[in-house]
Amino acid sequence: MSKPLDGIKIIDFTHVQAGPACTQLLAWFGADVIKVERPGSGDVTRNQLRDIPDADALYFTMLNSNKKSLTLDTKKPEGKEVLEKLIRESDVLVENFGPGALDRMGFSWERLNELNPKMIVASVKGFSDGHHYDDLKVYENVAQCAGGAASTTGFWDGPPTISAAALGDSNTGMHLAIGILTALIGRDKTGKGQKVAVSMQDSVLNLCRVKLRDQQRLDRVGYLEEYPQYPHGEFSDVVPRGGNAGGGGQPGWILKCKGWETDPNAYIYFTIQGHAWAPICKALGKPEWIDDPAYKTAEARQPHIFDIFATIEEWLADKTKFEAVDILRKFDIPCAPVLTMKELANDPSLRASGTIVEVPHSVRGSYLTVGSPIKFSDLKPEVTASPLLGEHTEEVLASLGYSQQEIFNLKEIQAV
Ligand code: CAO
Repeated sequence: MSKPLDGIKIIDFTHVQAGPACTQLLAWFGADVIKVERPGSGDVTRNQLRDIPDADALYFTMLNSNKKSLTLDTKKPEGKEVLEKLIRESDVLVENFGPGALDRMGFSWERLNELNPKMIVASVKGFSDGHHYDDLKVYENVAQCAGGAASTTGFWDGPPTISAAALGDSNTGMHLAIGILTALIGRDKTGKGQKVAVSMQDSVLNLCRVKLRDQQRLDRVGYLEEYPQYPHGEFSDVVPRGGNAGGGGQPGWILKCKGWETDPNAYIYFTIQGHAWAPICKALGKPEWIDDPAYKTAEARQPHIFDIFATIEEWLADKTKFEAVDILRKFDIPCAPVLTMKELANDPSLRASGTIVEVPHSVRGSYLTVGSPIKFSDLKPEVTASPLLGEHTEEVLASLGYSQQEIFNLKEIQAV
């Protein structure tokens, strides 16, 4: 079956997570993604946190499926020559090296544009060009701090907290993928490539949009009524950490279920939607709350919202998180069990939808990964194994017109 990005050739000059997450997504959708790696070592994640000696680590395999691997020392003249050939016939180059690395290699935007004016050059950096921190190297947690996520995550009496979700890495990669696809559509109209740049700080901040909303509300009125600090606590002049409070107009919290004393994940998230108050009262066996003036409106409930949550926890005390959700879903109450990675890995629905996939790998044996979270009516992305280091070097060089002897010579020059 043909795929939407068939025929789009991408030089994948990425490493670690932010860049590889972007190119992996494009590979799932049909792009021919050639990962250019340093001979001998390759992407650093091949070796990071290995669980099987001498086999590519899961960190690598889970971010580099459906790609080819070409080993090339792009600091040597022979390697640069190959890269130039590849650039001339590719549609996109994606990179996430430290600031200035591509320029130092001799492949500035101007040079790339000269080599192939139709090529889209896509970059991830920690901070945007011209930012006073644009010389910094950045990893996930650094970005979460710089993008406003850390100062607004966690509890008010604890330190700023990092989210487990890769807001700095994979999220930035997803932003970059949108930029690349936009530039490809733009190229269809203009015939010209362009530079697409996404910073990790900007991508985190984009997901923290509602916190900037809250800062402006706080500046104006001095309080935020949906935060646990309201009405009994204090607000400073910056958006506080709100624990597990619901971020929009409906209060919510993580509540204990049966077994919480021994199971750290025996919890559900419970949301109190204003218009669902009557069903909530019915579900909890508290019909008298429906018209009680102390409970009837969101404003009336807010001052004692934690007493309400405590009452809900009493109701939950003899129900597992799954039993509770099965009851509450019948009342249309937005809620979910707090699921562990083990539960998600074994979830039959996620297996059936292709969100959790098992991928055969020639060295590791099969491993689990997260497949495409984007579902299409006419495309079923199939996840194939990540490439071994240099697995496609000969194939790619041959496609560029190199003879067997030239390929042999190149390999000799690059041998480490
Ligand atoms: N052949 C020869 N040299 C190669 C090569 C190849 N195939 N591929 C890479 N290199 C060289 C680069 O030219 C560069 O050399 P110089 O620094 O001498 O110019 C070097 O390898 C890579 O440098 P780097 O700065 O990218 O690597 P690092 O490990 O020091 O930093 C990171 C890693 C992620 C902090 C940095 O790349 C970065 O800030 N990237 C941008 C932000 C980003 O994407 N971060 C998210 C990473 S996911 O958590």
